[in-house]
Amino acid sequence: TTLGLVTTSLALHAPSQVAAAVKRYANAADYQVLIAMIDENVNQSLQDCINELKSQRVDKVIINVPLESSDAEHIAQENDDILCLFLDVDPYSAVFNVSFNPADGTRASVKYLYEQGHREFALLAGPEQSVSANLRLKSWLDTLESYRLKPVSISHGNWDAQSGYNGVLQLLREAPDFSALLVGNDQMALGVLSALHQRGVSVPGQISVIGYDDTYESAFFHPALTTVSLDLDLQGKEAVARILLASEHDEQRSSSILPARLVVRSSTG
Ligand code: NPF
Repeated sequence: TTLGLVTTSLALHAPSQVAAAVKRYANAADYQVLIAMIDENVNQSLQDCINELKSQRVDKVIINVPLESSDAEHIAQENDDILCLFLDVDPYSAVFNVSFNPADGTRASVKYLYEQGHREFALLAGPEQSVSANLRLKSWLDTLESYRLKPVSISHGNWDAQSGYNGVLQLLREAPDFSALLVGNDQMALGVLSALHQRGVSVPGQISVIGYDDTYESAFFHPALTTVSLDLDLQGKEAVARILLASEHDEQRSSSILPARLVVRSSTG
């Protein structure tokens, strides 16, 4: 009757929306949720968090921490006394997971901007250690290449708004001639909009901006953000449903890949 959730920082909007959904759907199924938040600053390991949950008699755990496929497989094997379901891994990895299609929304964003006439793209990706940030970046690059384009510049942020603010200023210093900017998540896009506004750069007049996640606030940014919508509530719901259905040595624990789709608002043109 108790479900574990190990998550990255809940100060970030995407993981906190997923955590809220996990709690809500688990409670509706009469499960309690114990949350262990990994604090990267104290270098707390994922295994410590799992052990902490095991000591509280949790036997199913949802893990929303970026993991390379081999690391996730290792964690699952080392913890065969607890059922692990992963939310931030490559969807095609062998572990039990509920993830988003990493290519459909990114492809749609590049295609949309291309069809609007954009040819000069800059990329502001999430952190280099993040699996989902790298999958999004790879898909932007692959799609640009299919149009025989290369980005004019690439930078990385750490998911928060400050890093988006700093990141776009760096991109403008390196190569100011871009008309389209793809951003790894909405919080960084918020910082981007703020920096561009301060510099007197009009969005979308001079630069079109597309975010990623479609967290609750992005429709209220100024201008309202065009973004790739991930149904984070659905990810939490699916994760709870699948982990509660699967029993420990179930052959048929089935992973699922959820769609991501472009939502066009006012930050692109
Ligand atoms: C993350 C992960 C950490 C911080 C920010 C974001 N983000 O803004 O997108 O994205 C991850 C989610 O945490 C994970 O649950 C999953 O939805 C994945 C596709 O993206």
